[in-house]
Amino acid sequence: MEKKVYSRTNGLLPGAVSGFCPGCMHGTVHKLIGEAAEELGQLDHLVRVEGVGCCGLGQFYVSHDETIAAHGRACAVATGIKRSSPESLIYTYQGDGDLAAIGLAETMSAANRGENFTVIFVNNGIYGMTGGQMAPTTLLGMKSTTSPGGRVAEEHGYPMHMCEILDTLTAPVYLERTSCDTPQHVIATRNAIKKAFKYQLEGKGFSMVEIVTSCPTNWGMNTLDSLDFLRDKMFAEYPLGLIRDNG
Ligand SMILES: Cc1ncc(C[n+]2csc(CCOP(=O)(O)OP(=O)(O)O)c2C)c(N)n1
Repeated sequence: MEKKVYSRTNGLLPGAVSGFCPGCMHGTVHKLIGEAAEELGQLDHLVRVEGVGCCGLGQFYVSHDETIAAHGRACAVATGIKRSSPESLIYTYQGDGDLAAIGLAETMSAANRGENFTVIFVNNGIYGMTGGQMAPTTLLGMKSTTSPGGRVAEEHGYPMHMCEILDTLTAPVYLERTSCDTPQHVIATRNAIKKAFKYQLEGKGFSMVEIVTSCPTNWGMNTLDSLDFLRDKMFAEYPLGLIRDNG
């Protein structure tokens, strides 16, 4: 007898084909969000607030309710939606430019208030959609279109560690950093998203899953080299693992 072992999540539109670049991990993360919400039986309540950038392209692939916030303002918009519609399962989906640069104040304030929603933070170390400008998370020495000689601490400051920064606040309930470069890390990411959603359903407050990913197009690398860079350089600056679990 045939046994079904896998099916596409209903959290994605049927037949939608991802337009993300080869080697980009946004598509995988979208799938995992759908799977986590589906496993919790919450797809009907799932609402996405997406940032501006490649992170905003998910609007073409997800089957649940969603809105796009002005650049950086996703946590403010999510606050309004969650407070007015507490039965919804809300997540923001943001890149590092969106969350850690233009949206830093909104991120910090929502986390500090312990707003009861989930942040999915895709950290690829660069502004993706606009062509590879330096982000707060760009590594020292890393070339970008606005730091063509490589990021220099004296001129551009140091890489910002958003999980650790939010860990200085009292309110956040759950902070974890994961990736999607191996099957094990993909499973860890799905489990982290599911845990964050579960805590939200239990009313426990603010959570963030930071997913450290590659951007071969704007890193100027092929997909295999970008995986080496991710593991050797990005994970060294942004160690994967649990930062806080107060659930
Ligand atoms: C107020 C405002 N400023 C600037 C822009 C231009 N802009 C669009 S996407 C983007 C960068 C997005 O980078 P990131 O948040 O890292 O997301 P990614 O594309 O890497 O997913 C910028 C600066 C904008 N849309 N709105």
